[in-house]
Amino acid sequence: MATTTKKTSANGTSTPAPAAPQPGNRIVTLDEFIIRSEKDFEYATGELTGLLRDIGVAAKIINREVNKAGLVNIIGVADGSDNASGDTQQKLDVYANDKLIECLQNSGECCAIASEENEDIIQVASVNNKASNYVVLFDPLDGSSNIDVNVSVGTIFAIYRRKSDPSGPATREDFLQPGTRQVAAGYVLYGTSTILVYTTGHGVNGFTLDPSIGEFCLSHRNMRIPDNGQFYAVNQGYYSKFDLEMRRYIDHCSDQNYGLRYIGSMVSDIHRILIQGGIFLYPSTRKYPKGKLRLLYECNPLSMVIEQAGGKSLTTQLKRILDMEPRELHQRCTIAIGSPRMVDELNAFVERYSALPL
Ligand code: P6P
Repeated sequence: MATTTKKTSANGTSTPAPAAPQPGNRIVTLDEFIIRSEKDFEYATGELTGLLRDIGVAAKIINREVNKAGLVNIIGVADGSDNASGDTQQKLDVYANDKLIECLQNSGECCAIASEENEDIIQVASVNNKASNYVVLFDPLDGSSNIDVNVSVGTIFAIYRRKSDPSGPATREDFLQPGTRQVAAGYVLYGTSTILVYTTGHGVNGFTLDPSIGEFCLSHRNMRIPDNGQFYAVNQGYYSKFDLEMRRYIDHCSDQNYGLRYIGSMVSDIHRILIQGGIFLYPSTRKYPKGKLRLLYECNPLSMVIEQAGGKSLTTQLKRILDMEPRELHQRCTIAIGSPRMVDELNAFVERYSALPL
């Protein structure tokens, strides 16, 4: 049992001395945790370990720039360039994209990359003639339209084993795999603190960046989403454009006095829901009839994290997100993701009010 002694300051107030570190609360860095967990991983060859560490390094570099976005000339829209999705690129988007690609290319632990910011896949040259078995997808800076107003943004990533002949270049088919084939997925949230949350299919763990030592340290071990919640996250501005079943469910949330929390940055909304419980909805709208969010590098990785933490993730037509067979790299989908009891509740409303055959 830790013993603490009281120290009395000059003005007579006493403050307890910090408890001596206990085995249960010693610092575990991301690197140490990944290496220790390698034995859990079916293809433990060190490549996946290397990939996760590369992403951690890129996240530290991106974090440094995000944290001073207001001070240097990298906020505001990049010179008119649009990304593969047609969204106007923010300069920090471009910076984050470049750093993730650079870190992954330097290690050569993956054979190809797909990014929201790039129309096509990016081949990665092998390093030391070592063929790689993995491909990585990411949204380098999700929610980047919030940068100028100092609202949290995030990086989302997914890792798959390649399907194509390892002696040749990667192909689009290496990326067009259902979310159930992800070998790892996660996100980095650049918020009041910077946290990296990931899963390799053996539960979910969170690591908070300690800037004083430049390490991501285990802060949220074996994260579990609450079975139910009191918050719903949806862009209420589109309410009148939603299908009947979505409007009926949103009315139900309001009748239940659930809190509406919507940040406009998916990683932030999902992280809050992972910790506090709740449901996030992005249904079909006139502007985005198939939904706005991207299947491969937004919905699939976040769905793997939430399912691994005990939650559920469906399209608003009640298809499990992770089972969807992708057809295009930048394919969009609708999503309802969060606490299992709330997703089940939504499911009942869709079955009751949907005009379309499910
Ligand atoms: P809307 C950010 O642009 C993003 O891709 C997600 O991070 C966010 O949840 C969503 O779009 C917000 O979209 O249409 O509500 O502004």
